[in-house]
Amino acid sequence: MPRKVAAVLAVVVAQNRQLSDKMETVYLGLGANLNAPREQLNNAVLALQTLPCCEFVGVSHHYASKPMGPQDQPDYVNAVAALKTTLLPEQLLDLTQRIELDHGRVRKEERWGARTLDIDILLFGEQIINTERLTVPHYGLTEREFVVYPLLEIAPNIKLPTGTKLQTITATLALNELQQLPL
Ligand code: A4P
Ligand code: MG
Repeated sequence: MPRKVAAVLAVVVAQNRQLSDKMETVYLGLGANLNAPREQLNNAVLALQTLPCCEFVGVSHHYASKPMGPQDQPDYVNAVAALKTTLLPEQLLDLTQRIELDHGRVRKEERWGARTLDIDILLFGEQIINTERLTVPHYGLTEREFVVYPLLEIAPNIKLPTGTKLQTITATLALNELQQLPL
């Protein structure tokens, strides 16, 4: 386990927070548009594969996508990864934010600006979470073609916690030049 990730986990445990006794399936949205985006996503997957209390399940193809938000930035590469975990949602967020920082992510004031690596927690089992740090399902999940299509690639029958099948959303969701990239 990388030392920085181990350090974050140690803090989590030191805070006396319990691990859940339930294994949840989690879907993570990965996005990058700076510094060799495909490499950023591949490295993010390697890091996700070493997370404590997690079992890596798989990752979608990479998808080239047009930037949502400011248009004066490079196109993005997006993917969705799945893992199973006994971590609590905010423990997982601590670890994914650590991975973002380890990959040179600098948080800026500008909303939706360019980034080396963004990891969003899209779904955490069937949980609905609204805390200061976490909104799950991710607030943009159903409106973003670069999230919906890679997610459906690895989980074609996935349902939102409301019971809606994600597949039904594609009827009204524009592809917006989304392009699956070869492996
Ligand atoms: N936070 C709340 N809920 C979540 C969640 N489900 N997963 C909080 C992850 N974080 C969550 O995130 C800001 C805060 O959101 C975190 O501290 C966490 O406590 P951030 O990653 O620091 O900031 P951000 O990503 O810049 O903000 P935001 O609004 O989440 O941006 P998005 O929605 O991630 O959008 N265009 C294309 N084509 N592809 C992209 O991937 N991404 C963005 C960023 C813009 N345009 C894009 C893409
Ligand atoms: Mg984010």
